[in-house]
Amino acid sequence: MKKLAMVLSTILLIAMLAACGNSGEKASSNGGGESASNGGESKVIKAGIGLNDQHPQYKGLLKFKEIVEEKTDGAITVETYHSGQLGDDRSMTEALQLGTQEVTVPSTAPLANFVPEFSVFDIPFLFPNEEVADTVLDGEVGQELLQKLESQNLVGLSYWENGFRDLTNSKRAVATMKDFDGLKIRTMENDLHLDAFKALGANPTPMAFTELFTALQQGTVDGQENPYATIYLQKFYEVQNHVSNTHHIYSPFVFLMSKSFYDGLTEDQQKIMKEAAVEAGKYERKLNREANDKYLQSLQDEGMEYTEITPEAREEMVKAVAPVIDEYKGQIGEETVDKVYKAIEEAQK
Ligand code: TK8
Repeated sequence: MKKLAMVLSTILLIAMLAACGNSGEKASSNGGGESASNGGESKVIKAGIGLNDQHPQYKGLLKFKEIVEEKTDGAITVETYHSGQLGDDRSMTEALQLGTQEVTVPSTAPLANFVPEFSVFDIPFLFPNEEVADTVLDGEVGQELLQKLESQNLVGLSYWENGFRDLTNSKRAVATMKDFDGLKIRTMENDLHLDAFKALGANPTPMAFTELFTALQQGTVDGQENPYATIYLQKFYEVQNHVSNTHHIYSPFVFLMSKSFYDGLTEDQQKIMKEAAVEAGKYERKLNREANDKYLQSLQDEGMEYTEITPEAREEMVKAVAPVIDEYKGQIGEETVDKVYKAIEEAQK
């Protein structure tokens, strides 16, 4: 009798263990069956940017944090860093490739060092306004370019807005092309920017954003170019006397995630990342536009002299950079450039 009882309890134990094993498989067979909040161990996202905590870009990062932590019931938490605390655009992008950081939001210009096609968005005078930029970036060609990041162990989840770039300097008022002559202008680390400013007659120097304020303060460079919101919120008015409405490039940001981190998430969690990056991006674009509209006046209130670029001068600038654009079409890829120009045309119909 004792032996029979032993055998029966062993069979019962094996049956119970098998039943537990099956329910695990069932969970994994229907897409993990794990909700975002029970995707296994809790995870931490380190998210860093170069601009300071007053900038709409940081407000956008806080919105991303809020959405992710709410939708995953805290299973994923987001640590936010600003002002280059984790490095500059290029070094933070490299950190994502290495898996030592999970999120950063660089401008497309430095990102072109990882995927050259992104230089298409740094073609001078490409986008006529923000609305067309949104349509093109959020549309087919913009999304196709994000896909190319995967080969660099990066996931591009959405576009945010840096904005139309305007020139500041400490030497002189810039109203026409000849006013550019010899100005030592800091550019982002992107050869197209460098060659475009050479074509305008300036003497450009590529430099990480984290070094820019000191370089302006010490006179290493005479000027720089960024949207009004960045010029004001980074207090460039303390080290620059002149601002001109060159509006020479519309600069997008790309919300990047480390692919090795992203691939380790459940399907539900990946969906939440995408939704949060898109929703936070729309929020950031709105804040950024409001900021750029009001901060030109604030720069003048802080003592900067504002100079309008004459229509003739703008035409001269467009003509001067045309050969640079032709030269870079080959490097960026004729197909990509043509697709973007076609999408811009479509967006204005
Ligand atoms: C901030 C940069 C900045 C960009 C630049 O990390 O480098 O001038 O416009 O916004 O991405």
